[in-house]
Amino acid sequence: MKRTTPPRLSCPLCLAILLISCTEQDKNSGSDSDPDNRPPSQANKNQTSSAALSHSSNIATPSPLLPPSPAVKAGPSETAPGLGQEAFIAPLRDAYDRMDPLKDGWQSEAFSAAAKKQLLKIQELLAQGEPIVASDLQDLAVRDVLSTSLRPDQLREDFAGERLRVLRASTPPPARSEGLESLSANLNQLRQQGSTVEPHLKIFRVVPESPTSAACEVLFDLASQQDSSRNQINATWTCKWELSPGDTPPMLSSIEVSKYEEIIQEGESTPLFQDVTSTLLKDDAAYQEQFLLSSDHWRARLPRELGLEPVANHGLAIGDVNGDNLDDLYICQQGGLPNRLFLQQRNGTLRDFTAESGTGWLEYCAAALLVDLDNDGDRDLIVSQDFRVLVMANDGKGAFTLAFGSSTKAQSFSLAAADYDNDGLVDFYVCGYNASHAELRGGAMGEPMPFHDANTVEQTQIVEVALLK
Ligand SMILES: [Ca+2]
Ligand SMILES: [Ca+2]
Ligand SMILES: [Ca+2]
Repeated sequence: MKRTTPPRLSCPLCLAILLISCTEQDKNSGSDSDPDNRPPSQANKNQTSSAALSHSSNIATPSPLLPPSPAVKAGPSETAPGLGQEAFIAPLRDAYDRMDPLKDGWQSEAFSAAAKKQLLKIQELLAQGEPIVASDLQDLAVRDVLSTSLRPDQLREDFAGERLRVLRASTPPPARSEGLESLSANLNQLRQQGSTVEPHLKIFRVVPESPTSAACEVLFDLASQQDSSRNQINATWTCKWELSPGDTPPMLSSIEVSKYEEIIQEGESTPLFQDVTSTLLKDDAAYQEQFLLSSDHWRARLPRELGLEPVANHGLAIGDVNGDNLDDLYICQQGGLPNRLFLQQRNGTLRDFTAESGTGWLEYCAAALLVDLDNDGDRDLIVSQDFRVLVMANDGKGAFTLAFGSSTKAQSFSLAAADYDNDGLVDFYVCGYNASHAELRGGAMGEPMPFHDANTVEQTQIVEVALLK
């Protein structure tokens, strides 16, 4: 695909476009001559000193953590009969090889996957109706596991409103106690008699320690509901694990709470937020005939070439486009379905204003922003439209005309806007996804690759900066 020259501005919108590219080529640029920048799998092949192997390769992790790539077990040919080549093209092979973090050298990621499996067992135990007993934990934790109270006694009230109270831990974590009995008792503190509970656990940091131990930080939340109250616990746990080689899962050796917050809604059990979409849009034709129908419905009816995506990751924007001080709603839709602009009415319902606005394109659009780019008091519209970015000027009444359009090196996706350089003019930032054909490297398909240990990834490279005035 040939990159076209951006048309000149047809109205005095002043803006800056920062286009990023996340291609593998960018990530790897400059790293070939620097062994320290290679993923561990490559570095380890070429370096044998203990120092070179020390940073993450000594973690003993169970194997296999993930099923082997199907391609590993392929027969004489990886491709279907009749095709000229019997092996996957290099980019597909590359993608397969990156599916298993151990194979790719990211052992901390493999540990994280194994620890997550163990934590999910705790999640299931907390969600069950019965109290947790020590024998429930014998496959999860070592016998002399250390644990703190997971629901601290000393809580200070940080907020009290009409519907909510927020309590937070005010003292250091309580003393640790030893054994599976203590751990089960501490976990049972999180349960409430007569409540339905919904726990979630998520690892957000992994800390390799030694060949036989590793730690992780875990976000924990638990929502519980009774007839007349709701309660949510938000906490951070530090978990330490004993590691063994082979298929043995990591075993919890200590667990302690480092942050703790409890949000209490007393007197009523109704949620603070409720889905009112159908109330606001029930009489709207687009809502009934397009929004309520699934991607599968449209995939069976619209040509793929229109840009219909099964994952349907499309954005929306909110802002007052017609100056009545009521926020309006712009919705990006799949390729083949028109974007929609809805004006908020005084009673809160939404009226379809797409035709009048001139923004009901059928192309694939991933994201939109409503921001005032030219400081004339009305919200202008920026849209990520596949391999283009469109800037639409508002006439103040919600009708838009193209002020600026540019092709992009990658499929344009998420957008953000702010005055980046403090000149009083709002600038915007475009995130790229799949590279355009012109940017593909040796047939690379431009799909995102699984990438592990984000803290070691080189800083995303800004490949183009254009300031247009
Ligand atoms: Ca409005
Ligand atoms: Ca404007
Ligand atoms: Ca600016």
